[in-house]
Amino acid sequence: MKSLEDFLGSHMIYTYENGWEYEIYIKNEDTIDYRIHSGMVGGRWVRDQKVNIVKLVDGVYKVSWTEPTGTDVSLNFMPNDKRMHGVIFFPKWVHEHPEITVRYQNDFIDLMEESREKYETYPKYVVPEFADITYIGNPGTNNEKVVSQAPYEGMTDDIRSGKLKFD
Ligand code: FER
Repeated sequence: MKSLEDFLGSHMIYTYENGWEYEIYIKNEDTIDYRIHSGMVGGRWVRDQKVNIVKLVDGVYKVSWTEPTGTDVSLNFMPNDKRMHGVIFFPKWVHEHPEITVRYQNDFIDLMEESREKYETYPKYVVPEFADITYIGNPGTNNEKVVSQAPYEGMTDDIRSGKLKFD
């Protein structure tokens, strides 16, 4: 991987050093879909999140966005080294009531926006972690099949083994 074009359409699974397992699909130049397989908000999944994506240098990419929950995320991917580094900035309320965010967010945008007003934002809970990338595929851009069902136990193994396909 070298150019920004090379990165678009990538589908990756990675495990943070704190054990949290995440999956991201770089849908196009300003959109991602993702599933969270384990950790504080394991079970959460989201489609069509608008993000900023840039190439920092050849083969190194940064993806940044703010969620309807108020959570801010900035991720640096180094796919050629199978490594990434992410920083997640959780509002206080997501740390205290993670279960509210654990769902298919697209059907609950109002609940996220109500919760971020109802509960406390500060102090934020900051999680900076490196991760090992355990899967990289490229099912092409704007592929609606990649993230089209809820995460389940064993799903990431099914993706890595080729049991789950997206074409
Ligand atoms: C990630 C870290 C955090 C990620 C998504 C999030 C897709 C989102 C967190 C949240 O909304 O609570 O690596 O990748």
